[in-house]
Amino acid sequence: MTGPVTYQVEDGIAVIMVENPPVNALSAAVRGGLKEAAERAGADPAVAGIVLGGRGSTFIAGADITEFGKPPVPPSLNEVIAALEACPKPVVAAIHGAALGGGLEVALGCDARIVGPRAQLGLPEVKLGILPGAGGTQRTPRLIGADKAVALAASGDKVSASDAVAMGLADALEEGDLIAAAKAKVRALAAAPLPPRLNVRDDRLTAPGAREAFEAAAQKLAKRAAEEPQVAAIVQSVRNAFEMPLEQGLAGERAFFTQLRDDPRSLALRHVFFAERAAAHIPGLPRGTQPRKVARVAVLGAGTMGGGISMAFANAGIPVTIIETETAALERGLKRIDGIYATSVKRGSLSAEAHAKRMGLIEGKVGLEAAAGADLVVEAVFEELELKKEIFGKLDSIAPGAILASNTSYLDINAMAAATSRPQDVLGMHFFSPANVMKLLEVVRAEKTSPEALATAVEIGKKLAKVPVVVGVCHGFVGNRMLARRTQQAERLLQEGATPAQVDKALTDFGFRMGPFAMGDLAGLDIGWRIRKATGGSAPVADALCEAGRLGQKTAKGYYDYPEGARAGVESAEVQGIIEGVSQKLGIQRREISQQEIAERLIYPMINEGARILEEGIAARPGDIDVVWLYGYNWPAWRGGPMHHADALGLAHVAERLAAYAAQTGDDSLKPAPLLSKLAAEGGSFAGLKAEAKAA
Ligand code: TC6
Repeated sequence: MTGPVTYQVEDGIAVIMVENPPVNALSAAVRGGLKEAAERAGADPAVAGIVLGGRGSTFIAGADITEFGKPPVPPSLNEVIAALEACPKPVVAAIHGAALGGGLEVALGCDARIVGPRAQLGLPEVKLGILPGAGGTQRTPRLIGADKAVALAASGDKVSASDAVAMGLADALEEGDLIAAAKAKVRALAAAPLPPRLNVRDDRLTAPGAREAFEAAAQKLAKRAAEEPQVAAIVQSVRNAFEMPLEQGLAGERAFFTQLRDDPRSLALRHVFFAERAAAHIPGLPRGTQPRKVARVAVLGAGTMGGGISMAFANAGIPVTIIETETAALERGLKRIDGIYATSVKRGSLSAEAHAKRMGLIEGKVGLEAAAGADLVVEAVFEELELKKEIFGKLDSIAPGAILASNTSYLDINAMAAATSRPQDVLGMHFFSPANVMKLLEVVRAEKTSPEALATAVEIGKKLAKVPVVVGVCHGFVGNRMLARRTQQAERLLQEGATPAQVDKALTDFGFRMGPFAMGDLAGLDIGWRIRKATGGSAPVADALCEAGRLGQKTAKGYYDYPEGARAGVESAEVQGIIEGVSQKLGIQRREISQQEIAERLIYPMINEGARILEEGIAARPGDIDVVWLYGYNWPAWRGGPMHHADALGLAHVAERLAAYAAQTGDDSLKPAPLLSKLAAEGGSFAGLKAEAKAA
């Protein structure tokens, strides 16, 4: 056989291997090859049974997601699995790597599953807005029980080899030669009548208490099921396993699958999957660029950011020296870190040993000289350019050979680089607060940053389990630059007639966990106040609140009041008075503003700024901007990110609304950006732009 599935008879056993790099996805050719191989082995009298495996690092990572939305090519995956189940001889899956989604479903069509130590099993479809569509919701309950099956499919989490064996998803863990072990299993099975396969077994479903255990598991998912249609479908489809024969259950599952696959939410989640992976490819990096080795890191500043960044390194097992200018600040910082770990231990999410180990990787030192010997220095001191330039100048000689990174959220990295004799080693590593939790890392490529330094920062970001996105230098980079547009409109909406609660509601209705004002209260309003004073920025409502001592939750009052014991902010008459006073002072006639206008005026200006960012080359791809918003600002994943959302709305609509709001308010910042206008006029999309750039 040629193609991505190989067939070889060894010792009277057909060894069928999938070889479809990079992840052995179940493309049409793989499905065809598997079906043909199963039928051939079944018909060959010289073959006692089948071992099914995968080459490369994965067993089978699932359906080929790029085929979704294209006309289906037979055979379907259900037909492939049916062919395996129709084989009169034993079939054993040898799973050495990832068996995910359709990959696990193929393995469920086998008589047994032998796993290697690096195997990972799971049904991650839920993360793509769909449900397992090739029997996962029907065969998994028959193998491990419906309660465990529904939890597995609804979480989408991967299960390790040993856990898979413990829960009955796999039969045995083989540390040595996996194919040999699978062959031995085939021989053992061939020596006796074959036990019933999952297409005819229902003992786990009819066992006493099985239904009750399932309903209890389903109950735990009720809240998610109300919000995520794919979770509701998973629960119902698994329930079907109790209520109908397999064939009917499979048909029901298939109907759910098709409906969900064609829903814009799934399209958005699939876009996220590929955008995240595309972001990992650094544009314009010369072939063969190797990242440098980073064995030791120094972090300057033991404040909230410096502390969180140090924790991110320690969590990844990388030793880090945290440096302060004075002992008291250093001790405060170390104590805060220790406290955060202690809380995790108390909550049960971290072991006491891991706590001790991580603290052991963090060393505190006073004085910049302690950065000597570091391979990477991350500066997280006050946001003052002159101070940063001075520090970079000193680091140049204190830490020769080190990559020098700034965690600034908006300052000019080129200016910091110019303060050193080796600007090629300087870049930005912009973490998001809390830095030990948030997954986004903006890697800021300055004018002279070397490819090697850039590759090192991206590589380190991945080691920290972050999602690194390479961006260019500008005020606020990608994320904060777009956020500033939203913040500006939020303030203006208050001046024009909206209340903080109406503005926040527009965003929580959209899918954000918090609106801008509740978020501002949480972070503290004085941060922005200080920046505005330093930079001459203007936000009359925000300034007036700060002047009245309303600095957010820390003063128990900000945009909202926070009475003792209240779980969330409550609307405040004082704030309303302050806002109305500002409107009056500015000569603005207040009006009723619809929720639709509020939502559009918060979201569309961000899209507009995204278009400018693309035009200037600050972000290489629209998907990069989406990834920034998903992982740095909790943009609802099912809306795919701001640029994908714009494409889904239609760029002509977005441009038309922006132009209308610009005319209505006289706010020129709302005028559609040239790139947006151009694409809107051409009937184009941001995603199309990506394809054009690739082709160029
Ligand atoms: C399903 O199975 C439904 C079945 C029902 C049918 C009726 N398809 O992640 P990496 C590409 S739904 C196409 O960087 P890793 C990926 O884009 C599916 N392409 O590698 C990247 O391409 P690039 C359920 C795929 O080693 C390259 O492979 N399965 C697919 O860090 C390498 O990927 C899943 O959701 C795919 N299914 O992690 C599993 N998967 O190099 C999805 C990957 O051009 N996959 N690619 O950028 C994964 O979770 C991970 O890829 C991994 C490997 C754990 C398998």
